[in-house]
Amino acid sequence: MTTLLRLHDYPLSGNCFKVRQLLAWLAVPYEAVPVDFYPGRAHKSPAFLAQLNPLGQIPVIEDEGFVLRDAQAILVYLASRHDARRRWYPDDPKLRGQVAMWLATADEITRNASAARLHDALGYRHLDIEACRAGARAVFRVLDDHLAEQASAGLRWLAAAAEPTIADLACFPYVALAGEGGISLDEFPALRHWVWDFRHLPGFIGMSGIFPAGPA
Ligand SMILES: N[C@@H](CCC(=O)N[C@@H](CS)C(=O)NCC(=O)O)C(=O)O
Repeated sequence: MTTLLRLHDYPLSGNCFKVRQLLAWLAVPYEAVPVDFYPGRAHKSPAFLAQLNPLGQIPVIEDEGFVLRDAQAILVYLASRHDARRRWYPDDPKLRGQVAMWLATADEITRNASAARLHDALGYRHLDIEACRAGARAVFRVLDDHLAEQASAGLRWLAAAAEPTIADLACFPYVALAGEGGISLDEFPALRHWVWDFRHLPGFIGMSGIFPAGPA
C-alpha cells in the first residue's frame, strides 16, 4: 500500500508555500503535518532534529521513507518525479543551469527578506534588521535588473523559458511578502510586475499575505 507524501508544514512559511504550490500545480495528493513553528519551536525539538532535519528548519517532506529537507531541493525532486512535461524543471542543459542559479539565489532571499519578516512579524529581535533589509534590497536589485533585461528580450520569467519554472516559484514568496519585513518594492518595477504575473498564474493558491488574484 502506498502512503501519502507528508509535508512538514507551517501555513505562514513562504518556504513551505513553495512546496504546497508545486504540489497543487502537479496535482500530487499529500498530507500536511503541522509544525508548531511559533511559539512552540517544534522544528528545534530533539525528535525533529534527529529524524527530519538536523538544521532545524522547515519544509521537510517524507515520501515513502525518503526524507528530504530544503524547499529548493524538494522542488527539484517533486518536479523531476511528477512533472512529465518537464515544464517546471526543464531538461535543456542551459535552462537547467539557469534554474539552479536562481534556486541558489532563492536561499539568499530567504536569508535576508524572510529574516526581516521574522524580525517584524514573529519577534525574532536578535536579527540585525537593517542588515537583513539591506541584503534583501541588494538581491532584489539583481532580480529587478535581470527581469528588466528579460523583458527587453520578450521574456517574462527568471530562466529563459516561455513558462515559469521552479526558479520563479523558489524566488517568489519572500519577494511578494517583502512588505511584512518593512521592505518596499517601489524601487523594483520589473520585480513588481513579475509578482503580479506570478499571482495571476492559473492554479495559484496564495497564502496569508499573498492573495490569489481575482478573475481578470
Ligand atoms: N534553505 C532552507 C531554509 C528554510 C528556512 O529558513 N525555513 C524557515 C521557515 S520559512 C525556518 O525553518 N527557520 C528556522 C530557523 O532557521 O531556525 C529552505 O529553503 O528550505
